[in-house]
Order: sequence, then structure tokens, then C-alpha cells
Amino acid sequence: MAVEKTLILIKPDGVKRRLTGEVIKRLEQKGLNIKGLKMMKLSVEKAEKHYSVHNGKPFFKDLVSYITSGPIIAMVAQGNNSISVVRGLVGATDGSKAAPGTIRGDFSISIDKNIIHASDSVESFNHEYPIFFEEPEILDFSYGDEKLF
Ligand code: 3AN
Repeated sequence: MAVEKTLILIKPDGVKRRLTGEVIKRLEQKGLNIKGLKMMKLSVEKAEKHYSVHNGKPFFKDLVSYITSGPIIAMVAQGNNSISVVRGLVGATDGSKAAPGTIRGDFSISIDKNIIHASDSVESFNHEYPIFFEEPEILDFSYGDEKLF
């Protein structure tokens, strides 16, 4: 068991479809601790950095133009094994194949407009979070209910 932080983005389709509350509800219900949260419009430069691992792939340009097309919500959440826990809540990349009960399985039917991004490793988190947050914006506090989860 490892207490980890993970970066979560609600993508422009998720924001425009008013799924922000639904996503946050699922993270909170699971027992994840949200430590930073903001709404922002991503610059192309930051989007290219965030998705640098996909640079050169056929869908890279569309990925960048899509994630910069409207406001997103960025969050840092902390909890036991939070990276794999949140990936489980998110579901498979392709919404048309994601299992019912997952966020993508319940709300997406496509591979690109798939509501949400979540870090897939500690290395990814370390690469991703500084693109969205300054260190002091990730708050160090206790919710006080940790013993209940
Ligand atoms: P995930 O978000 O499930 O970690 P990644 O990291 O493989 O998926 O891909 C990043 C994003 O790129 C996905 N969320 C999806 O929006 C997009 N993507 C991945 N594969 C494809 C593809 N074959 N065609 C179009 N978009 C894709």
C-alpha cells in the first residue's frame, strides 16, 4: 500500500456536459482526498507538453487541439494506490469498450471525447502535475475523516 498523488483532468467534453460534479462525487465517494483543483483553458504549449509521449502519433494534433478547445478541470487527488484506483474508476481509453460502472463506461462512447484523463504512473504524475499546478496550490491538509475509509 502506498499513499500516492495522481493528476486528474476533466476534459472539455466532460466540462461542457456538466459532468464535473459527477466525477468529483465518484472520487470523493471512493475516499480520495482532493488536494488541488482549478478550472483553466490549456495553452497549446502546455497541452503538447502534457501529451509529449504521444508526439508523432497520428492522433497527436487532434489530441492537442481537442484538449485546448475549451475549459478543463485539473485536480490532484491523494490516497492509497490512488494512481491505479483512479485508473480503475476512469475505465478503458475507448469509451465504447469501457466497462459499465466506470466513468468512461457510463458517460462516453468514443476514444477521443472520453471525459477524463488520469496519470498512469508515478513518473507520469511527476511529469504532468507541474504543467497544471504550482507547488503551493497542492494543499497539505487533512480532511479529518481518514479513519472512516
Ligand atoms: P488514457 O487516457 O486511457 O491513458 P492514452 O494515454 O493511451 O489513454 O491516450 C491519451 C489520450 O489520447 C486518450 N485519452 C485519448 O483521448 C487519445 N487517444 C488514445 N488513443 C487514441 C486513438 N487511437 N485515436 C484517437 N485518440 C486516441
